[in-house]
Amino acid sequence: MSDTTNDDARRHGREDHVRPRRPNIIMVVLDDCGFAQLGCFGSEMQTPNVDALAEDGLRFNAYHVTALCSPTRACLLTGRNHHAVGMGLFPEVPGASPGYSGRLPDDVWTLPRALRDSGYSTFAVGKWHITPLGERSAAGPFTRWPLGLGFERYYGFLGAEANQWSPSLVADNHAIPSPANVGDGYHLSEDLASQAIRMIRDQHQASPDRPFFLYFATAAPHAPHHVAPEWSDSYRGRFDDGWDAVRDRVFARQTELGVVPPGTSLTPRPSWVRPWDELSADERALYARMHEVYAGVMSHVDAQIGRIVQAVEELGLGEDTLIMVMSDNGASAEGGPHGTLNEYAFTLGSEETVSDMLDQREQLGGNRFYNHYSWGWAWAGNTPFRLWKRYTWLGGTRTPLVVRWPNGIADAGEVRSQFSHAVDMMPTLLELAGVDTDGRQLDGKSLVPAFADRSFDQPRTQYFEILGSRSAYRDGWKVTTDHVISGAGAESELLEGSRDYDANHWNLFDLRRDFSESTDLSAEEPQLVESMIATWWEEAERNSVLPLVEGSFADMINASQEADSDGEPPTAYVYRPHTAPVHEDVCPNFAGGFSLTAEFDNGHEVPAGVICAQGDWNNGWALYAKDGRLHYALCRVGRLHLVSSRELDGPIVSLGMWYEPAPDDGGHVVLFANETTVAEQRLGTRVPPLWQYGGSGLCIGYDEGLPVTDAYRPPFACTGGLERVVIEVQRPEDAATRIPAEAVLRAD
Ligand SMILES: [Ca+2]
Repeated sequence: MSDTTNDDARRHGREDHVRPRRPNIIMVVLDDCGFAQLGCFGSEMQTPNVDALAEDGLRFNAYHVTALCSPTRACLLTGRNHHAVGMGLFPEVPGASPGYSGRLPDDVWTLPRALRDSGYSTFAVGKWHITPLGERSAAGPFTRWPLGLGFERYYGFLGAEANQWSPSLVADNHAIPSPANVGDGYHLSEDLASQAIRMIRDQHQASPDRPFFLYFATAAPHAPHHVAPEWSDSYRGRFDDGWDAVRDRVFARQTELGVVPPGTSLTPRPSWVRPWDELSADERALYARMHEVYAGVMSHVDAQIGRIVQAVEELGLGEDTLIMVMSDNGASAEGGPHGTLNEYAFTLGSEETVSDMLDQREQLGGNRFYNHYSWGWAWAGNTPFRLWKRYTWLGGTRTPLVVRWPNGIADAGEVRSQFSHAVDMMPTLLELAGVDTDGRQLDGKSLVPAFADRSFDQPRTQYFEILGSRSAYRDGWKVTTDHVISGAGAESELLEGSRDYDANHWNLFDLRRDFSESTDLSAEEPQLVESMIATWWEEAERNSVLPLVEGSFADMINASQEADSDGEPPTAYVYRPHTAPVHEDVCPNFAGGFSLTAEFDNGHEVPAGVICAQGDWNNGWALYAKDGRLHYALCRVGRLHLVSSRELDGPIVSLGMWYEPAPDDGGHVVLFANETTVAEQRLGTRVPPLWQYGGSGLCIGYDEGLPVTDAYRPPFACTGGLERVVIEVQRPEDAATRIPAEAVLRAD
């Protein structure tokens, strides 16, 4: 125990004789950060704070995850394989078989629960993404929210991603009003760090002897790549020579740093990721700017991690605190070949051209966009590996891990090469916390011996499966299928490989000699391949991986939209004003047609303000009264469609609208006041079946965060005595009323 800590304890009037030597634990989980996207792993992006942790601690260069968000998080928090706890896929897509239920088992033992019960304070801040579909609303149930699974405090977002400028947030077990206002400079990464720091300080000053566990899961650097220009502008021109050159330079740096062993082959660029020198000048200018913005996001989130480390040091806890920094999967190619200004363009069928995007590139990162970089950068971000997120190739499954603990790790700055996996984190931390498993099953193994012993090794088997991409690791060998996942846009069309499980080729790699999984030895070692495949099937059987579901992924999504456990979703909804935003999980699906009636106290003049609003100017809708008129604004993929009424006569007792979809012109909107038609217009587009990948609440009587249109500024609370809003929807009937499979894939 450090002197500083003892001084602290004395200051608080408590002699520190009994405090066990158990470290505080901070687990930082970055989202979609590739193996080569931290400075200490060879990146040219500046991450000085994480690099300093690495310099003081260890880097693990053979740390593995599942290749997808929710499955990895389930592994981290339960110490079990993802299918074994129902998280073979996403919580948004409940499958029929146990491995894909999207629901952690009722009796699951979790890391926060184990630590809490052993005397730790437990805090979760940031991304959650393991609460099942239909359980994220104000009605709960809350058993699979952070507090239900053993955290004592929570501040963050329950879904897959968040608008950094205007997130929908939850504290403990309830949604909170948006902390952001247009133009106020709010940024989620900063808020999350501030909240984490406050939780640590609050706990420490009340009970300085008690260790804490902070699970800090950022939204960054997952898309949307939102950051203020001062962070991205320092990278101007730095990536102008493109992803091929960056990958070469990063590889050289990785070798120099020792995170990639000598003799490693740099895997080649896939033929369908275009070489930089064949791109047009416009394409290069656009894609380079996209990566400058991404680099800004990385440096910005690194600075927030630095603030937390600083706060811990200021409390005198630095020596006694184990800090781990990791990612949940490899870099993301969800931006496709060109990247995007607005991710909703992919799933809502909107075309973006390179020249249109180029014209607006200076605003990238700002709140008018929901942007993602081109997939060439994901490929470079996973140097020296193949592919990316969603695949069980190392580009998807091998990510950085930094561990710093001054009181427990002596070999500062070293690299550790033991095979490790997300399921190992819980056994590792329980060992440090002195928690006995009492015979409960955990699937990983403790890494604690590797902290002190660089040559420590242990027999190890680990299977991988995500969306049908399969792999198995056993004592240095790895088999990996060439399976191409379906429903992922251009990637599913262009990738070389097999789309049929029965025809999948299993490649064989000797990772002890071939760090980057570059050379297929399956022809030389057919018996070993057979034995490794058999291992995969055994593990698959044991962990509820079977039956594989990827082929029916779209069907699963459709099924999840058609019915919940009680049968069909309701068609009529009644809402009261100034309540919490109604979570998108339980909102009406407006895409099949709807009517909406807002009822007002009799006797008032014409109301003003927002009656209903959902989403924002990237993708959203609002019905509002302003300047004596009623307006329906639909912003689809950033493009505004507006229907406005004639001037209204008071007093008003009801305002409303109906929408009828039509395949040719998109649909028809009628606005009415006191049951009289006051506007009638073709909409020119269809009302989409989803609003925000990160989930977006339906606000009644106000808006919050970013508005749907520049015509008002939130909250723009409704006057005129709004009493209630009644919405009736028609059942979705055609494909345009369903959330496409690709949308769910992209929102992971
Ligand atoms: Ca992720």
